[in-house]
Amino acid sequence: MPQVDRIAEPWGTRTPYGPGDTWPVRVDSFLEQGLAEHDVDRWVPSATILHSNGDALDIAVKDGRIAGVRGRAGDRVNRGRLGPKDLYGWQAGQSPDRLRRPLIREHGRLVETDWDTAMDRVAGRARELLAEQGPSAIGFYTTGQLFLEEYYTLALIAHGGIGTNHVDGNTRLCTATAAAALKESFGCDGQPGSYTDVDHADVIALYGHNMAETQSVLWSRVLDRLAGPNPPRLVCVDPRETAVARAAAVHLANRPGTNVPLMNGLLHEIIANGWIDERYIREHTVGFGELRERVRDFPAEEAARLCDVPVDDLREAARIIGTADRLLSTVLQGFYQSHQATAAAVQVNNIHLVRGMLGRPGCGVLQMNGQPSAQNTRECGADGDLPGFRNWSNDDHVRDLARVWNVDPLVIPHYAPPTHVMQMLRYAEEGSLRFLYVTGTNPAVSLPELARVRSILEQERLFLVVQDIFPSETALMADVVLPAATWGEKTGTLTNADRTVHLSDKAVDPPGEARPDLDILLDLARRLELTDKDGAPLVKWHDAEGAFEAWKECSRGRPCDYSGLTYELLRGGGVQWPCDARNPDGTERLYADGRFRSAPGDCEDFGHDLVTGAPLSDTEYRALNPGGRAIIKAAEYLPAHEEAGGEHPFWLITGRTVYHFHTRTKTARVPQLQRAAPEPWVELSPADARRLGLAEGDLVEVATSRGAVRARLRVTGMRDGVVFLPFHYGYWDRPGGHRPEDERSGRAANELTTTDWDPVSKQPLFKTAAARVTLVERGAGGPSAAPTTAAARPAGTGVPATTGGPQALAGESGQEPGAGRVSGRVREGGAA
Ligand SMILES: Nc1nc2c(c(=O)[nH]1)N[C@H]1C(S)=C(S)[C@@H](COP(=O)(O)OP(=O)(O)OC[C@H]3O[C@@H](n4cnc5c(=O)[nH]c(N)nc54)[C@H](O)[C@@H]3O)O[C@H]1N2
Ligand SMILES: Nc1nc2c(c(=O)[nH]1)N[C@H]1C(S)=C(S)[C@@H](COP(=O)(O)OP(=O)(O)OC[C@H]3O[C@@H](n4cnc5c(=O)[nH]c(N)nc54)[C@H](O)[C@@H]3O)O[C@H]1N2
Ligand SMILES: [Mo]
Repeated sequence: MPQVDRIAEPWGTRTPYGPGDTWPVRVDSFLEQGLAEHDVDRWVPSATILHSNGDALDIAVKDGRIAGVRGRAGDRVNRGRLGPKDLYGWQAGQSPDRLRRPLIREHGRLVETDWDTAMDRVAGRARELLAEQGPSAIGFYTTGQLFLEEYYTLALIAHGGIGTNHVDGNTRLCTATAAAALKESFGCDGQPGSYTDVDHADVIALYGHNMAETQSVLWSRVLDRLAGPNPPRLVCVDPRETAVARAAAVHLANRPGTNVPLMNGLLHEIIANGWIDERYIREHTVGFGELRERVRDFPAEEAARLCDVPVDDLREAARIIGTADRLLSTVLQGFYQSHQATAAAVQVNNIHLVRGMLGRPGCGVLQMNGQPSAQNTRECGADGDLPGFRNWSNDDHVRDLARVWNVDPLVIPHYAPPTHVMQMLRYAEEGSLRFLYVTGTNPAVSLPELARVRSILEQERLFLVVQDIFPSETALMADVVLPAATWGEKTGTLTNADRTVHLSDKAVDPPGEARPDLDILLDLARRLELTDKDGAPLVKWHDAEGAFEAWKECSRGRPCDYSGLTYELLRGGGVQWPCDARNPDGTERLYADGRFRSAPGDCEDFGHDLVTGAPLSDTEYRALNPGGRAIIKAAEYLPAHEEAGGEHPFWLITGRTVYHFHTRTKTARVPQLQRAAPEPWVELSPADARRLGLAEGDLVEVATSRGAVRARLRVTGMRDGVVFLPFHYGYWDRPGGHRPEDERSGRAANELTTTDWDPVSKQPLFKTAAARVTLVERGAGGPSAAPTTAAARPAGTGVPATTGGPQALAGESGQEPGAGRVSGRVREGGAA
C-alpha cells in the first residue's frame, strides 16, 4: 500500500475526475506503529470529530484500545479519504492526563472525589438556586462536539425541566450566522446544498472559507475536480493568500470587515448585466425590488474602492459567478465572524436566488458549519433555538413541543429567544446568573476578550461546572469538574454540514471513571427529580438509542425529519435528512421544487433587520407575504465599530491551521500534529514587514486596546494592512503543563479580540479588530515555527518545509501508485 506523509501532503494523492462523474475512491488509513490491518481485532463504524465535514471512518480496535482509523470507501461524504487531524488525532484519547475521576473545589483547590459527591454538589447547588431565585439563575453552555442524543437530552432538561431560557452552545461562536442566514433567506435552518454539488459545479465561490485547511477532505474533492477534465473555476474572497486563494481564478483579498460592500458590488454587476433568472425571481422569491435599489449604490468602482481590491478583479469575479451554469457557494468564518456577518452571508443566498441556482446538481449554497455536530446542537435546541427548528415566537410551535415533552407549554420559556452566550456572560458579570454548566467547550480560550472572561468565570459567586475530557484552562477554574468519555468511547449520532447523519459506535471503554456525557446528563435529571406534567420522569430514556428514538418523534414532520432513520440503517453509512416515509433514502438537496418553509405558520423565525438586528414581528413578517417563497433581503454597508488607524493601524484577523483543532486540547497531545505547528505565530505581508523593519522569525508583539500577544513573525502572501494570529494557543502548553498564573496572558489570540457581536446572529467578531505590531526581539536568523504547507506559506525562501517524517506515514489504497486512478483493490466500507 502506498505510504504518504500526510503532514507534508495534507490532501494526499490526486484522483482526478470530470463533471458529473463519481468521485473516485481512495482509502486513507493510519494504524499504530507496527500494526497491520489484518492484526486489528475489530473495526467500529464512526465519523470524524475534528471538523464538520463528517468523513466516515472505521475505528481499529486492538486489545481493547483504539489503534488507528481507516476511511470508509462506500460513504457518500469522503469516499474513503481522511484529513491529517483525523488520521493522527485519535491518539489524544489515550493521553495519560485524561480526566479520570470527578474533581470538586475544596478550600480553593480541586481535589478528586467520587461521582455521588460531585453530582450531589451540582444538583444541590442547582436546587438551592432554583428555590432562591428561580430558573434565571441557571445557564447551560454547550458545544458542537457532542452527539445529537446528548444535546436533545440537555435541551429537554434545560428548556422543559428546569425551565431556563439561558441555553446556548459555542455554536454561537461558530455557526450562529449560518443558521441566521438560512432563516432570513429561506425561513428556516437547513443546508440547501450537498457536497455532491462539487461533482457538478462549473464555478465554486468560497467566501471567507479556508476550505483547504478546515474541510480538507472536501478540498481534496475540489482539487480532484481541478486536476480532471473541464475543471470548475474558483472565486476566493479572503484577505489571506490561502491554498484556496492560490487555486482560484480570481482572488479578492478584500479589506477585513468589507464583506457587505463586496457582495453588494457583485450583486450590482450581476443585476446590471442581466445575469438573473427573472422567472425564478418572480415565482419563488419576494424582495427583489429592494435589493435592486440597494445595490444601485455599489457599482464596481465604488465597491472595489470600499473593499480595496482591483476593480477589474471584482468585475471578473462577477462575470464568472454571473455566467456560471452550475454555481456552488460556500461561506464560513471570514463572513460569520466578521463585521456585518448575517448581512453578508445573506447576500450569498441572494446571488443564488436571483440566478435561480438552487436545488439542482451543482447549484448549491453551503452556509458551512465548523464543528462535527454543530448542526445537531441547532436541531435539538441546545443553543439559541427550540428543538426541531420550532419558532420560539410562534405559540403553536411551543405548544407542539410541549405535547412531545408532555409538559405545560408555560414551562418552556419563550418570552424571548434563548439567551446568547455573550449575554449570559453579562448576566454572570452582573450577578444574576449564578450557575453555569459548561459541556465540551473551553471558553477561557475561545471567547473574546479573555481578561474579561477570566474575571467573570473566576468569580466566587458563580458556581461553575465543567464537563470535559482534559484539565482545560476552563476546567481549572471550575467548582466541579466532571470527567467525560469521548468519541470512540460512547455511542451517538452526528450530522455534518451537508445534513449527512452518521452513527459513531462505542469502540472501547473510557479511562478511569469517565462517563459518557449522556449518562452524566441523565444522572443530573434524576437527581433534580425532573418530571413531566403527569409526574412521570421527564426524561424517558436510558441510553443513546432511546434518546435517538425520542428525537425521531420530536423531529417528525419538521424540516429536519429523522423519523425514517435507525441506528441499524446508519451502520451502513451516512444518510442526509430529511429522512422519512416519503424519503426513505434521505434527501440530497432541499428546495428542489422552489418551495421554502417560509409561510408565517411554518417558518422558524420572523427574521430581522439585517443592519440593526431589530426582530420583525409576526405582523411585519406577514406583510412581506413570503408564502412559500424565499426572502431576498438587502443590506446597506456600515463601517466596522473598530477600524484600523492611528495607534492601531492594522486589521487583526484570527483563524486556523490545518494541523490544529481549536484550543488544541486534543491536537497538542498528538505528536505528529503538535510538531507541525508547535507554537503561535504572527503573519504580515512582505510590504508591511519591510516598512516596519521586521523579518521572518523576529519576535513581535501584537496589541489591541484589550491586551497583547507575543509570537514569532511569518512573512506571507497576505494582503497589506492585515495581521493574522492563529487562535489555537491558550496558556496550556503540553501534557501536564499549564503555564504559571502570571503567564496566562500573552499567547492566546483572544486576549486581543473585542466584546462585540453581529446584531442578528449574535456571533462574536473574531475577525474585526484594530491592532499595532512592534518588534520585541530580533530573530536569531531562524524562521518562525509556522507551517509552510498552506496559508502560512513563507513569502521568502530559506524556510524548511513542514514534514512529518516516518512517524507520519499513512496508507492510501484504492489507487495504483502514481496512476491517479482507482483499482479494484478497495473493499467497500464497513466492518471487516
Ligand atoms: N484544521 C482545522 N479545521 C477545522 C477547525 C480547526 O480548528 N482546525 N475548526 C472547525 C470549525 S469549528 C470551524 S468554525 C471551521 C472554520 O473554518 P474557516 O472559516 O475556513 O477557518 P478560519 O481560519 O477561522 O477563517 C477562514 C478565513 O477567513 C478569512 N477572513 C478573515 N477576516 C475576513 C474578512 O473580513 N472577510 C473575508 N472574506 N475573509 C476573512 C481568514 O483569512 C481565513 O482564511 O473549521 C473547522 N475545521
Ligand atoms: N479568536 C478566535 N476565537 C475563536 C474562533 C476564531 O476563529 N478566532 N473560532 C470560534 C469557533 S468557530 C469555535 S467552534 C470555538 C471553539 O472553541 P472551544 O469549543 O472552546 O474549543 P475546543 O478546544 O474545541 O474545546 C472543546 C472542549 O471540549 C472538550 N471535549 C472534547 N470532546 C469532548 C467530549 O466528548 N465530551 C466533553 N464533555 N468534552 C469534550 C475538549 O477537551 C475541550 O476542552 O472557538 C471560537 N473562538
Ligand atoms: Mo467553529
